[in-house]
Amino acid sequence: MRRIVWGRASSSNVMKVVWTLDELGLPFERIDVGGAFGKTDTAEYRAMNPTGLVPTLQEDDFTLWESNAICRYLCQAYAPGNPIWPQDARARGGADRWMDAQQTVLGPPMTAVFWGLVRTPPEKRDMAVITKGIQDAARAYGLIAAKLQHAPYVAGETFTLADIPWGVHVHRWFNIDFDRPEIPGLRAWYDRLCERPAYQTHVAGLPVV
Ligand SMILES: N[C@@H](CCC(=O)N[C@@H](CS)C(=O)NCC(=O)O)C(=O)O
Repeated sequence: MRRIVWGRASSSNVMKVVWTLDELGLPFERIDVGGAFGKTDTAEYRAMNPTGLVPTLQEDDFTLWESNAICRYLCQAYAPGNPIWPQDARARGGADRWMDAQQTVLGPPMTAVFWGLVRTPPEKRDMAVITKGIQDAARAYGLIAAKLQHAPYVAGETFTLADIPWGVHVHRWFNIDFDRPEIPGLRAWYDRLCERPAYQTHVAGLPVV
């Protein structure tokens, strides 16, 4: 079987998928599309992913889009007993909830911070939007930091899929140049993630661009 991840390495949503694949020890190729690479508006790509976004997972004639759905699929298909996606329904629900909260609660303010400070030249920045993004993102990180006061990982005692979407963004949080509010417990968790080779390869070892 040929497994391909379509999407540029600098995309936070692509990072989630390649980090998960590596945690599970699953081989894959990655093809650069999206952003400056383009090629997401072709009929072939839209047939795989009608949103025209990245990532898309392709396994022979099977395709899947939405990063969190891809991470869950990979665990269910190839690592059913792995604690990275807990089997117990309540534990799984707990981990899933944090994955979704990254998209809904953290995603919008982190997009304002990242796009404003990294992908927009200084003279074109809307500092009011960026400042609000920083405040709202800090509040969102405060949610996981409250959990991290009592356990080493977002969903509890072990590393799970819940750490992956938040972990991708916390690397940006600590490596974009701005006046960061102190969030107790967040840095220690980031340092813990940095000990994972797959995180280094696909997230922490990459420049924030
Ligand atoms: N909810 C989707 C969002 C996908 C998304 O917004 N991807 C961005 C990159 S992080 C994208 O495709 N941007 C346009 C591009 O790179 O061409 C997911 O989680 O996969």
